[in-house]
Amino acid sequence: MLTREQVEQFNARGYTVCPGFLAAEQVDALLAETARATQGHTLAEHDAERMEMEPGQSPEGTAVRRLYEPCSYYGVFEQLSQGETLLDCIEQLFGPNLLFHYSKLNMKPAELGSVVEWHQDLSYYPLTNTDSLAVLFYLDDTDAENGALQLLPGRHRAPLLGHSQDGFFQGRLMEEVDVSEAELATGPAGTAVFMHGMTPHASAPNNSTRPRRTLILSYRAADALPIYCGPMTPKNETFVRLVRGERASVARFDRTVFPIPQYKEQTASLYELQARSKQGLLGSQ
Ligand SMILES: O=C(O)CCC(=O)C(=O)O
Repeated sequence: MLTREQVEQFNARGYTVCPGFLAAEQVDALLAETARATQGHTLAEHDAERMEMEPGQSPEGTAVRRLYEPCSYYGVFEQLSQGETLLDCIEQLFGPNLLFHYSKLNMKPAELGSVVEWHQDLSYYPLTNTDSLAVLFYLDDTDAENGALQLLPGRHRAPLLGHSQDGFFQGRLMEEVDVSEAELATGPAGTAVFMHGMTPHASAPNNSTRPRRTLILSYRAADALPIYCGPMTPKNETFVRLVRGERASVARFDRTVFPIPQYKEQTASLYELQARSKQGLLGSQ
């Protein structure tokens, strides 16, 4: 369970950090399965349905950028996503009826790991209400050097910040924000960060000699239903499942308006979208 202080922190600041959430044996089991899942894949030849590779390496390079949907494809991850301990914590934040939304494992390999630009998760997939979160599990000791998560506290109740330009979704903050207020979520392997879906966050490239593998599981209240924004909406809903309580019989709304992401093109992931945006490829021309 989360402590009362952690629940208050999440509600007031939009995130809370829980060191020691996973035992060392759990972390080892997740890393062993990750090694099995990624073994033998190279930039030139890999299963693009299951993973994305770091672009800045030779064709024979084996550095994986992201493993897609581990909690739907691999048993040990699936068990974690349905575990009572974790769901009890999320119930403390969003009540008894909960959907699993998606998962991913950001590998941020040593010396290659990509930047994640500032963004708010709900900019990608608007829901009828904002009771949505990500739990980020650090699978390595994580600090400023290997690209720990940075967060802007206390912004999750405010209107969504701008993520579009020329009418097209850029997948990153396009509005000026004072990132000097950012806080760094550091912690040893096994730390969990509970982060609200409206909390702006980012992480630096990994220029260190240590990996920063982070498993990310997203959940939401069962009455937070997707707002249809085009073909990305069903794609984003592919792995949704009820993990606790009952399905909703009504959709609950907590905002009168919410920005809709107009995708210029389909992209494989946040990394690709943000990189194309930085290159100026997602404008009106
Ligand atoms: O890996 C990170 O540092 C942040 C990940 C993230 O924000 C995302 O994948 O949406």
